[in-house]
Amino acid sequence: MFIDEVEFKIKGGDGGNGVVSFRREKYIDMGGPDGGDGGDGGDIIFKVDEGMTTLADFRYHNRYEADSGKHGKGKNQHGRQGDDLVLKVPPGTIIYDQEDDYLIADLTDTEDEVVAAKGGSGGKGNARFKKATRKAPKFAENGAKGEEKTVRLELKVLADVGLVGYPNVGKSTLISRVSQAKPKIASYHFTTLQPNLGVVSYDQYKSFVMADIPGLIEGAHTGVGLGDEFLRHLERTRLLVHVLDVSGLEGRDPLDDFEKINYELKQFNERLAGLEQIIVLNKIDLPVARQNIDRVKTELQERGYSVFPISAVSGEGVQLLKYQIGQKLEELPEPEQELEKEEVLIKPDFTEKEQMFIKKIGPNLYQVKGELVDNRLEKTDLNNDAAVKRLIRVLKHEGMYDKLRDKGVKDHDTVQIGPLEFEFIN
Ligand SMILES: Nc1nc2c(ncn2[C@@H]2O[C@H](COP(=O)(O)OP(=O)(O)OP(=O)(O)O)[C@@H](O)[C@H]2O)c(=O)[nH]1
Ligand SMILES: [Mg+2]
Repeated sequence: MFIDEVEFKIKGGDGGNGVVSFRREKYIDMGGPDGGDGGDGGDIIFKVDEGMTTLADFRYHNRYEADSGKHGKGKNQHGRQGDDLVLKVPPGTIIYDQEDDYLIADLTDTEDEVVAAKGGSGGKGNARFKKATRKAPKFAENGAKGEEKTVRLELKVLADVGLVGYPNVGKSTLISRVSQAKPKIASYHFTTLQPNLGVVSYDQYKSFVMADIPGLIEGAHTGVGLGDEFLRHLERTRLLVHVLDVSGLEGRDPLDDFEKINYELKQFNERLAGLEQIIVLNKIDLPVARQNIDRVKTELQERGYSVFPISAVSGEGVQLLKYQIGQKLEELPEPEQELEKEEVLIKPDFTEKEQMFIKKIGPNLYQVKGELVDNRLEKTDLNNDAAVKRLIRVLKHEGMYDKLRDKGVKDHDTVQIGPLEFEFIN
């Protein structure tokens, strides 16, 4: 079970201003006040949409504002009200006020809706302020500002399909192609550090939820790479999409990858290993892929798998794949609905450019720096030994030791990574 979580600002529309105006007619110098009122600003409303299954649509907006009311005009013309902004959310969405930390609404039923930020009321025009003793009011009210707050939305999501495969084979690229998900994509290993969810529409009104998790490598079940703990999030899925880089560009054979990942799945647990798999041969746009496609496809088909050669980058084959996954899911039994004890929080991955470099800052003293390193550090609980060990492991896998050696580091030299220090032993 995943917890999809998003946070953003909302603001009701501002009320329009009332206006100061006086009637002007032929032969009448100054008529009575006729300034109209401003219109009310629109509200921000959250409303349940049964067709939605994740909060992915909200991931990449950080602010929503409803329409403002129009200002009043002369001749007692009132400004138009601002339209409400209705934000659709899946059933089961819980909305919190993030700053004041209270529950705004728990939208479970199909008809549920809530006004989460009210629009400001329109200001009164000067016509409203006329009295026996004040025939010509020269003032009007301004509209009130719309209510503004930061909200946090939470939703528990069950994924139907899980993407598995080596790092860098194109899992995140694939999910970004078939859904609104915008995970970080880069040409190094372990780009994905936390799961991404995407809703994939495959037929007019049909969709499924896909989960992209960090890559696995040989030995993942003993903790190599990022380990295999992420697999636990796929335990409730009904189907695995096993992604292979058929170009073999990184010097591994796709069939070898296939065996190794399946071995890791088995070590994790039999249930996961027993899930049906659809095989994706990715990166067929690369000319070197040609030497492998037929061989790998035939071999896997002979073993009874459905195999889909695609290019997640060019989009070739992706449409058919989507459709076939959808079809397969329709055949498979519905998931069990019991609640998971362990849940994982989904937040967008970073998308900035990253790198790693080594700086020699003294005799026998080196610093590992760069955006990639900062990013990894930020996500590591430095008070937790296991987390620190994992950080070192990940950085090592990303070439930290090679870079250190290139810079001339020797055994027993000191290496600093942010606030961490360790003794280099080759
Ligand atoms: N030529 C080509 N490159 C691809 C294709 N799909 C992905 N890539 C590239 O492969 C690299 C890795 O892609 P990702 O989607 O980040 O791979 P991943 O499997 O999610 O990797 P991890 O998150 O590290 O496990 C990126 O540079 C992508 O642009 C493809 O179909 N063709
Ligand atoms: Mg990825």
